[in-house]
Amino acid sequence: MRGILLLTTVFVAVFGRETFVGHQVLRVTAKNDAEIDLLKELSQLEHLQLDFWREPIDESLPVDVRVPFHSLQPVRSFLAYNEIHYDIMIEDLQALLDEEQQEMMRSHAVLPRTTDDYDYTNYHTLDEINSFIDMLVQENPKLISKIVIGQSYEGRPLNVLKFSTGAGHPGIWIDTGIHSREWITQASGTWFAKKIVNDYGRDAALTDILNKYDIFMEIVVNPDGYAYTHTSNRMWRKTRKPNPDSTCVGVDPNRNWGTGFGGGGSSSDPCSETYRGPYVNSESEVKAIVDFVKSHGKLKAFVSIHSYSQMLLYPYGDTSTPCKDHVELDELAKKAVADLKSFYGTAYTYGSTFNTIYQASGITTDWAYDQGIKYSYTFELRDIGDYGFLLPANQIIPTAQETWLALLTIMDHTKNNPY
Ligand code: 0X9
Ligand code: ZN
Repeated sequence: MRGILLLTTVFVAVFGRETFVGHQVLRVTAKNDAEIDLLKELSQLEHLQLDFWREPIDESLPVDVRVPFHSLQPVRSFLAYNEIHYDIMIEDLQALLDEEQQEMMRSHAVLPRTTDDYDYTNYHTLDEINSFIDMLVQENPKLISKIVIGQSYEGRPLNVLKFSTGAGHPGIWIDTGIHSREWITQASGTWFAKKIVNDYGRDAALTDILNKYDIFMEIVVNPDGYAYTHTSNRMWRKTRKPNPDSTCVGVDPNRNWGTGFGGGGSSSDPCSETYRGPYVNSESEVKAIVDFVKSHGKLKAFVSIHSYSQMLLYPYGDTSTPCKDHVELDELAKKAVADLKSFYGTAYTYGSTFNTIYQASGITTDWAYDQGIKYSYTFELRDIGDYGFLLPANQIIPTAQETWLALLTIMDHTKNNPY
């Protein structure tokens, strides 16, 4: 292992891409509050460099944590000493990453010239997704246009696809990839965009929706982060804006919104994965959406897509107080997850963010809801922890297909319940 680690260090130095040789992801199941508190203490030990894929909140949800090789022994000892149960969720993280890379090589070989040739069964780089977007617009100029709603910190365009059949329609917003490492979301977003083109004029439900509503899709909300997951660190979640007075980079773009900003379940530490940023909308990627939503003024549904955990969530995340539409949102969520399940049997839980996943403040859909967009939902796509953020590419199409059913249910309900 030493030799491999040395090689890894050399590799990083030469090629600049972080490797994860010897890293494992552990699934820790705490029995009680005392064990949760111990896990929270563990998460404070910075030298261990733990990456919590699921943070310790309470004993209802397992804690998933990526442990670097050098920390495996101390973490295992800590858990054993305190008699806290854990399983190995991912035995060899780098092996999974290598498989993913090899898979990607497979489709890099062919440059698609139309969106029919695009490989929907594989993950793609930012450039590939951007050229997909341009091809799709070019192929369907009457239905689709591209809007650039702003620029990322590193100066990349923030591209939004607008599907529209007429002027003056109210809108439905769908975003993917706000957390860059959640690759299944950008891949699904690409598939959804193509699905809309294929189904318009053929599928009655989608056609009726598009005849009355515009659909806006931002497939890569965090392009700097996404590019970075390809070039440097597959596990990158946040934006790429440097933080003054800290060596840690980036803000959690799902803690940077104006509702509940700074509350529980967000951090003031720039090194945290849930760092909220110095002020509301400090991230240009977030501010661009805020400005767009406000200037549009007629969005009626807002769906923000993450992974993983198989959940459909509605407001609020910062408080346990139910939002005023919670009865309707709960019923619709129940129906949406039932429809999703009908495809492959994939089981989702649903409820308010606070009650279902954990307290999270300054999140996208809480803000959208408080802007008056009633049908505001967050998806957490597959899986529930076999692969976590490293969902194998052969699950892209099944994931997108089943999720599309739930999206249709939400869009259809939006259309049938104008407000
Ligand atoms: O922590 C988050 O931001 C989300 N989980 S993730 O693993 N994708 O990072 C959950 C928060 C719920 N988000 C919203 N309701 N918007
Ligand atoms: Zn996320």
